[in-house]
Amino acid sequence: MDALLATLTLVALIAVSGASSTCCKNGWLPYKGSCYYFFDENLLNWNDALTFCKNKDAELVTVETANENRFLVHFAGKLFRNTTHSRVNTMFWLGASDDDIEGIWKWVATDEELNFENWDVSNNQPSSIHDNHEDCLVIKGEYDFMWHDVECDAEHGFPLCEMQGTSTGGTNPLSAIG
Ligand SMILES: [Ca+2]
Ligand SMILES: [Ca+2]
Repeated sequence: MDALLATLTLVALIAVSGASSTCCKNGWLPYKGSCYYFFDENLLNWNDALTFCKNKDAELVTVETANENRFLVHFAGKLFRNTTHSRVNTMFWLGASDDDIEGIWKWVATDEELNFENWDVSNNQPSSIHDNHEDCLVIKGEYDFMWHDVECDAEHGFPLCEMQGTSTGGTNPLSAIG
């Protein structure tokens, strides 16, 4: 009985102490309830990046807040300091497009219009050049990972995936005991 009580207390303590933390699969970075995966091996076009994330049960990232954007920019920058990819040539695809209606940007994961934006306005982004065919969203290392619209079939971005994390605080302590 004492052992069971000790186990219950321990499990409850773990549950309480982890109330606000996010659990992610190996290789994924937790941030405020989501898990993020920066895949920096193959350069893909936007559609292939979308498929890449879906194959990992995730979506191309949806950026809802300035804080989330800061987190992504921070890690995008960190990732390339010691690799062969230069910061200048590094782009990550984000999960938004204005392919349906020119100028109306939507997140593909939610079909909702952007409620936060970080366009590189000092470089006239979104620029919609190339006959309005710049329909996909990237963060570009060359421009401090500010948002740019580029052509979707450009095969020079890395996928940046997001999935819901699991919260350690949400589990019933008793369910952990077989
Ligand atoms: Ca998000
Ligand atoms: Ca552009």
